[in-house]
Amino acid sequence: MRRSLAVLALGAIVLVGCGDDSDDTPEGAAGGDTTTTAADTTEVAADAPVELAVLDVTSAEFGYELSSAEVPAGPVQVNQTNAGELEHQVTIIGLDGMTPDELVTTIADEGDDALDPAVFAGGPNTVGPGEANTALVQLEVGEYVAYCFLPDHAAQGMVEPFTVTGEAPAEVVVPEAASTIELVNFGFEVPATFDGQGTIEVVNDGDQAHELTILDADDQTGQGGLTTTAPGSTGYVDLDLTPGDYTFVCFVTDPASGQIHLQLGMEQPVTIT
Ligand SMILES: [Cu+2]
Repeated sequence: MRRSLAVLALGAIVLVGCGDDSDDTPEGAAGGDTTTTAADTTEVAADAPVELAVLDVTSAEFGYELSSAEVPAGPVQVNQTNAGELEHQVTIIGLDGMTPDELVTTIADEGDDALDPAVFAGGPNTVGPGEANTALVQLEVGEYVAYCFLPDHAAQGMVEPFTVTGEAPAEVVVPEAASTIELVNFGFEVPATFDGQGTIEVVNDGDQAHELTILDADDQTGQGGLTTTAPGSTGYVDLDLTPGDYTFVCFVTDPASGQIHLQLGMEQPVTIT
């Protein structure tokens, strides 16, 4: 079910000088213009195949195996293969000066809302044993971990550090999306034409971190989506949802109320016909 984003990028759009839209995240790599917004984005057709950095992640009980301990800054295609017997996911989190152990302890003791929302960089969300899925995310230079938010998985070892090196490119290559899903406080905006197929752009238009977990409505099994991602960020996931009933859910904690976003409205039925 994994489609090649590298091939899709043949018909890609290049966003020139477009950085992360969140204004609290230092860019530093967009030339002299670090205050670009979506409105400044210039789209030009890419006329050559673009090499995307790839990070292959094998998930199992209880740990990750990464294809590399270093990836270059910029768009990174994160491919998860679940080689375990339980569901797993990959959330990429900037360490922001913490050690991986400190990060695990902080989330366990204080909740995911104890972290700066800007540290969340997305990734391929929950899938079952034997499944694979992929997410294209934007990574800046720094120290990161792959982290599993399923209950107790990180404490049991599903946290694996890696380093993003170099300089984020000024030109960000993005695939052509079949549709766009917006994450807002507190809900999902899903276009009427959404058919669960192809490359889906997932945009966090809220002012908190959000995620897109896709659950089968009948048995509650994970069907992928994008893991927790910073306000203002955009990620891409490849979906191949068979016709049926699904639920879109966000499990991020709201710092003001301490409630999970799904309790505040981020739980939405979606039917694929
Ligand atoms: Cu949310």
